[in-house]
Amino acid sequence: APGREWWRDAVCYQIYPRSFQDSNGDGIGDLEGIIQRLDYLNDGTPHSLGIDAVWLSPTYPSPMADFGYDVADYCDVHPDFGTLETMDRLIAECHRRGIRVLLDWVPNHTSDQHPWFIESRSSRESPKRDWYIWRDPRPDGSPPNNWRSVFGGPAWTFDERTGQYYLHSFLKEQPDLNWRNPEVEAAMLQTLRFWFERGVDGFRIDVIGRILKHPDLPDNPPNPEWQPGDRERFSQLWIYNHNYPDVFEAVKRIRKVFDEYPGRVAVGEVFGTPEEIARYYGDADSPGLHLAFNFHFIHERGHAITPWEAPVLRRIIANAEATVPPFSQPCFALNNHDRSRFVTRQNHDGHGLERARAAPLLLLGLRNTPFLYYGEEIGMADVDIPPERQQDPARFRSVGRDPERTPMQWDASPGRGFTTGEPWLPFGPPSPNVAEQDGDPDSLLSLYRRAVWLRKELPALRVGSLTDLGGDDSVVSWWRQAPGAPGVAVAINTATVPARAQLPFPRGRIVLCTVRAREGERAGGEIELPPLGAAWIAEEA
Ligand code: ISL
Ligand code: CA
Repeated sequence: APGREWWRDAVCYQIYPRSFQDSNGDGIGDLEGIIQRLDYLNDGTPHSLGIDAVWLSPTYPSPMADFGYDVADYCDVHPDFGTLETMDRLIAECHRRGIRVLLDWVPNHTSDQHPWFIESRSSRESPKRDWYIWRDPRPDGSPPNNWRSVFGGPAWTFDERTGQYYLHSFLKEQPDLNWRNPEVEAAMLQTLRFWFERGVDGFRIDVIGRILKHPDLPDNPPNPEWQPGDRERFSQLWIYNHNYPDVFEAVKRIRKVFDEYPGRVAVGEVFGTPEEIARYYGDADSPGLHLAFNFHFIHERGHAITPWEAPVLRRIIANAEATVPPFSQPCFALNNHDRSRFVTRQNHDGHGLERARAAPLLLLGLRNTPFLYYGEEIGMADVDIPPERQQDPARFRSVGRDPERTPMQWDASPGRGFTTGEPWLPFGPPSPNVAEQDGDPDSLLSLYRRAVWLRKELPALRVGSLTDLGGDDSVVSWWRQAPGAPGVAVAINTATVPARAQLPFPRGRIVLCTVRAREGERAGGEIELPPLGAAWIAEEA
C-alpha cells in the first residue's frame, strides 16, 4: 500500500560485527568485511538471502569490557571496526542494494571510560556528577539497596575517591546513566540525530526497560519462586528497576526524535509478559517504539528454554496477536548474541537440525518483522570454547555467551573464509558453512533463501492477517489472508512422527517445505507433514 512503512515488510538480519568478516587479517570482523559480503545478503536476486535490513551490534569506540555494549563515544567507530568514513561507505553500499542499516543504541549505561563518567567520578562537585546514579553507603557501609547486577553480584560499586557507590545494572565497567537528569536525556537524544544525519535508518535499542528506575531506589522484594541453585539475579523481583512505568513515558519522548527524520525505525530490546511488550508500542495518538522484540520463542519467564511444542508455540503467537496494538505488528527472533543458538538449544534429543529447518517457516510465516541472526541460515550451532579462549566476562549463562558468537563459517578452509589470521574466538567444526550449502537446493541456506523470497512474492505472508487454524499437540497452523491475493496456510509439525494438518481451502499447492521434494505438490483439505516438518501452502483458484 502507498505510504506503508518499509519496516513492516522487512526481513532483518543481525550482524555481530566482530564475527562476520575480517578484512585485514587481525582475526576481528570489521565494517570493510561486511561491505565485502553484502552481495551474500542481498544482490537483488533469489541466489542471495534477500534480507531488507541489517542490525549491527555496537561498533562504537569501547574498551570492550562487554564487547561494545560499554560505549566510550556514541558518535564514532571503534578502530577495530573501521572509521566514520568506513561506516559512511557501508551505509551507502547497503542503500545501493536496498538494504537499510540499523545501529545499536545503548542508552542505559556508558563505559566507565566514557568522558562523561570520568568527569562524573572525579568529584562530588563535578557538573556531571548527577549524570550517573551515585548514593551514599548505608550506615554499615553496605550498598544503598539490594539490587543485583544482571551479570551477577551487587549492582553497586564503591568508589574510594569520593566515598559513594555508583549503580550499574550490568558490569561495574557499565555505569547506569541518570535519565532523570534532563541534560542526560538531551545529550543521548543528540547521539541519535548524529547518526540519522549520516543516513542510518534506525536503531535497535539496548535494554530500554531499565533506563528509568523508581526515583527512591527502594529494595526489590524477594522472588517467592526462586530456589537456591537458580541464577542469583532472579532471586529478587525486578519491580523498581525494570519496566518501571516512567520508562514508557521516556520511550515516547525518544520516539519523537525518530519522527524528526522520515522512515526511521526504533526496535526495542524488551523483556516481559506479552502485555508489557505491547506497552512499549505506546498508543495510536502517542506512539512509543515502532517495534518491540518478542523473545518468547527463545525463553518466556526467567531462563528456561521455550520447548518446540505446538501448544506452546500456539500460545505465544496468540498472545502476541492479542496484545500488540493494531497500528503495528509483532517482532520475533529465534536467535541472538545473548542466547544459545537454536540448533543447540533444540537438540536435547539430537533433532536440533531438523527443527532448524522448520524454524524459518515459523518465523517468516508469522505476521511480524522477523530478525535473523548471522549463521542461523546455515544452521550454525554453539561452539565449545576451551577455558583459555573464553572472552565473555558475563557469566550470564555458566559458559558465557561466546559459544553463539563464533565467526561466520563461509567455507571449510583453515580461516573459514572469515580471516587470514587467528580468529578472536575459535571456529566450530568446518561444517556447516556457506560454500557447501550455496549450490545445494536441499540445504538449509537454500530453504532460508526460498522462504525470504517467497515472502516478497506472496502478499498474504507480508501484509496478510493471521487466523489460528487450531491444530493439536503436534501441529501448530495458521492462515494468512490479504485482499485480492491467494491465502497462505502455514503448518508446523513439532512431533517426531508424521502428523496431519487441516487446510482452510479445498485446493492449494505446497510452495515451501522442509522436505524440498514436496514443493509443488497439490494439497487441499488436509496434508500430511513429515516428522518435525513444516510447509507453506498457497491457495489456488
Ligand atoms: O535481564 C535480562 C532479561 O532477561 C537479560 O536478558 C539482559 O537484560 C539482556 O540480555 C540485556 O542484553 C543486552 O544488554 C547487555 C549486553 O551485554 C547484551 O549483549 C545486550 O544484548 C548490556 O548492555
Ligand atoms: Ca579486522
